[in-house]
Amino acid sequence: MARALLALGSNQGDRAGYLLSGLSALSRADVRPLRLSRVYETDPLGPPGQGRYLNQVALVETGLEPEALLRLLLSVEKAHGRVRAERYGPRTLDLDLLDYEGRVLDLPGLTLPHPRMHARAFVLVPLLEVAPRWRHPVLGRTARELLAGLEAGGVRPYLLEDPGPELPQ
Ligand code: A4P
Ligand code: MG
Repeated sequence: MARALLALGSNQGDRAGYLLSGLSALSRADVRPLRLSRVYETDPLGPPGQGRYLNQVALVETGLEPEALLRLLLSVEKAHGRVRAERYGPRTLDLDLLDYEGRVLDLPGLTLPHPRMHARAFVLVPLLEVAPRWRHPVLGRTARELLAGLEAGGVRPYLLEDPGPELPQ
């Protein structure tokens, strides 16, 4: 069994529902979540005019090798209506493989660690909750150290503004 860190993101439609549904599809396919971060609402990075994202990080356990795990992530994205239009553009569900057992890989369709994760507060803030002792396998820095150089203002815990009616006792 191997441990991996996954990033989930959604900025279209039922965002929280897509994150949940993505996690449940993975858990039915030999990718068991061990720890889930809180969900964060984050300012979009990329072309203007797109809505805010919900982002979350999961520490998972899996019997899949990295290539098979990435293929599964892409197929789950696809099953959730993900259409690739523009780079960094809006998406119903984005699943990225951040880290797999600290491996460093540079294959045509798979780079490990994820090549942009170290520069993204919307990844590192939730990652800290599930893997506080993780170190970037190439840069040798912890998530906290990487975050110290980044603007993290646009990353906030996702809370419902209207708590809704009280539940019956
Ligand atoms: N690929 C290679 N290595 C990996 C890896 N470790 N994990 C390849 C995942 N994919 C990997 O990705 C392009 C190709 O990267 C995949 O086919 C896979 O073989 P994609 O998801 O098709 O393309 P994309 O998502 O449009 O581009 P990219 O570069 O992956 O974008 P990112 O980095 O995923 O960023 N703003 C906020 N606030 N929150 C977000 O979550 N996400 C993005 C997308 C932009 N802005 C955002 C957020
Ligand atoms: Mg992606």
